[in-house]
Amino acid sequence: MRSLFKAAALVLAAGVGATAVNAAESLQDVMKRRGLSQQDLMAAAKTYVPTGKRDEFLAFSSGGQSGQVIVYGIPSMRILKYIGVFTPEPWQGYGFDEESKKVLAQGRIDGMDITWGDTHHPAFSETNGEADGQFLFINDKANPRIAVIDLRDFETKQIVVNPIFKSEHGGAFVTPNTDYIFEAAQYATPLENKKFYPLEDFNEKYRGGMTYWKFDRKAGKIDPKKSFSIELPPYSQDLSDAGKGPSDGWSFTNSFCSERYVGGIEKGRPPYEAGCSAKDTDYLHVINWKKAAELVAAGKAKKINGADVLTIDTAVKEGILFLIPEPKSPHGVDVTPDGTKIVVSGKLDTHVSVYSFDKIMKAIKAKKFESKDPYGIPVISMQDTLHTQVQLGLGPLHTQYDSKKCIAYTSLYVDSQVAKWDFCEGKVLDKISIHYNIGHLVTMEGDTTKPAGKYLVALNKLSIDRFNPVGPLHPQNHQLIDISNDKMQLLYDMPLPLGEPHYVIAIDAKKLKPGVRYKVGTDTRTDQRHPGAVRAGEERIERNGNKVTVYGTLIRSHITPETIEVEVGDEVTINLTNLERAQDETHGFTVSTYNVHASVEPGKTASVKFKAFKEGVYPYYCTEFCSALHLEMQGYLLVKPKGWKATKKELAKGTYTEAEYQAIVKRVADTQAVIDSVVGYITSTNYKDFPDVVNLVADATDQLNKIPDAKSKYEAAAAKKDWEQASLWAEQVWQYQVKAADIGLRAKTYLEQNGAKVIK
Ligand code: K7E
Ligand code: CUA
Repeated sequence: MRSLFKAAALVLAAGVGATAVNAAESLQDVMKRRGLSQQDLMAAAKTYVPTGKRDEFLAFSSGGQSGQVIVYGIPSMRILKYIGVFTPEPWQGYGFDEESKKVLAQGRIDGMDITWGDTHHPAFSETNGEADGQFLFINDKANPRIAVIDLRDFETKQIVVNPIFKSEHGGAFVTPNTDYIFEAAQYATPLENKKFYPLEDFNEKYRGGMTYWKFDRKAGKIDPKKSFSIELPPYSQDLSDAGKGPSDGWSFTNSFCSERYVGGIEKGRPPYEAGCSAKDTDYLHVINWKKAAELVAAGKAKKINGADVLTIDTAVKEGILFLIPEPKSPHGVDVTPDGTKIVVSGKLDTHVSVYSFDKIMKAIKAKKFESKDPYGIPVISMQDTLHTQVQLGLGPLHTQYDSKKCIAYTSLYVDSQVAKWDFCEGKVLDKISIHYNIGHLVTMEGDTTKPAGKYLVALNKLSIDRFNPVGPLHPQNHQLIDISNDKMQLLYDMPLPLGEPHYVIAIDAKKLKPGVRYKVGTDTRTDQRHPGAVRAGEERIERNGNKVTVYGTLIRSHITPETIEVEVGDEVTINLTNLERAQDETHGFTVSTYNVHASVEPGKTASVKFKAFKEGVYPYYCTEFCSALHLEMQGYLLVKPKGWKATKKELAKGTYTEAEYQAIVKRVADTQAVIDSVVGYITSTNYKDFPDVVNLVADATDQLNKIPDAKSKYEAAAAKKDWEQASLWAEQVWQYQVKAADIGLRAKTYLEQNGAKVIK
């Protein structure tokens, strides 16, 4: 260790930086050896992000049945993070520490833990219709829930359970200023919880609906009390979108199975797939959510399961709910960036239908309806509201927009293609094949009022032959496509081993401003001070009856306390605060065989709790390789039998001589010389212009400030000729030095690589 550290110091001191490029092989040689074409090289050049450089956009992908969110960079397609949302995620301690367990517990339904989710549609918070990079929302289709993720730390902060649905799919979508996050029911059920009605009562007792969750941006939370729903017919509401610009205040929701068919293949009846696609049209639901919110505020809602619900009758009477026929089994509904048009794709139709918001409003104003549905909802005719219909190909699903005016991209599931088309003129411009069977697609900020164009990612349902085989369950395939030119160009196949992502959204990376550390003692799930937080020197263990509470800290490279003694049957809570300020100095914590784990990032306080139900000796340790002496970041939980009495009074002693002590003291002196030279270099530069370095210096200073106390201890022990204590405290001084030097060297390298100037 010592020589390693010295060697590193020497290399840095000599200023040896860049290594020579391997000049023996030419680009042509590499192309030949790897069988690459010019086209391949072009694609590689468009996606390659050199070491140390960053991606231009960040994509947030639904993690499908994993119940997580996947974060990756565009154009490199490098995966950066999995965010635990509806599912425990062990690395992050999500579901294994007490704070995150409370978040997951918010997602309980009827008292039952639900530890998975079927995530479909992520959405960014928006300001004036533009993605603002503050919050992310995502739905769970299987168990109707929405989660709130704070993009300051990429942690899930809240889960809300829909009060009246049993499934939901058309969510999460946000209104242009994130006043509401909304979701549509998918499979109709009785709205009253735990109420049974037979399928014979389907038309009368089963219902769909829309829920509008009120978002309190300041609190960073959904406020269920200010949220409301609208009862809808049992039409299998599907995807949705919020109006924007001229259409702000309205929302649009597709439906399928407006036939209200209830299946029964086992009884010899035709299956759902036949009964739910028999008619030529389904219904686009057009809802004035702004007025709906006013009606709820005026007390016009009815309580169902304790939640505010506007009935169909009220919605019709107040003129906030309308239907428009839309071609056969539609899927995506996507409002254009300028908010004037609504693009609807019919899965079983070769067209996309472009509706005009202006025409819809004119028909509503003139009360020009072609009929009423069985529930009395006015139906506006397709002819009166269509702007145009464009024949794109087989199985159109979802649409995204370009930064260029009137340009849209629509996925064609059956054709396995992406169509580029003009929604103003109604003509097809280009098509590209993908591999295979595309569902959603995403362009950069492509569902906002200001799409950024440049790239498109195709989210393919099947990957079949694209990757090395890994068994019958194939990876997902996200394909990156360059859309900056007239012709689309396929650039890259990214296998995703977490499925099945449905929708992805992407944002200009510059809009995201995540922190690198917390204020010391933060409960990161509530953003409040953690009651178990302590500063250095305040660590303690308290007992109250059979409850043992540990107030501990973590800093390279020790856990305080290093021994926890309890009795069998005690309920143990261990609070741990990471005292580090340095970036990326996370400590993990686990206790053997008690199924707990915490990821404690700089400044965070996390706690684990368990019943020490089995006597014995259980090591605990830091699970992140945080420092050279990470393996030594350890301790013992001693679970003693009831009434256990100690017989031995002392711990075993090591053998240390005065000569050994003197050798350590010499090493300490030598190391101090290296530290002084590094400090000399750093303080000779304009390092204060580099915030990252300022933080590193603060962290190194922290370590150095601990030295006087340990030094006085080793000197006192030496005076008493206690060579064990003297040697160990001297060794501890050296540990502080090594850590300070390690940080100092990192700061020095940073300064050298980032063009710091010597100013003194
Ligand atoms: Cu898979 Cu948006 Cu849930 Cu389409 S959805 S593919
Ligand atoms: Cu802390 Cu390893």
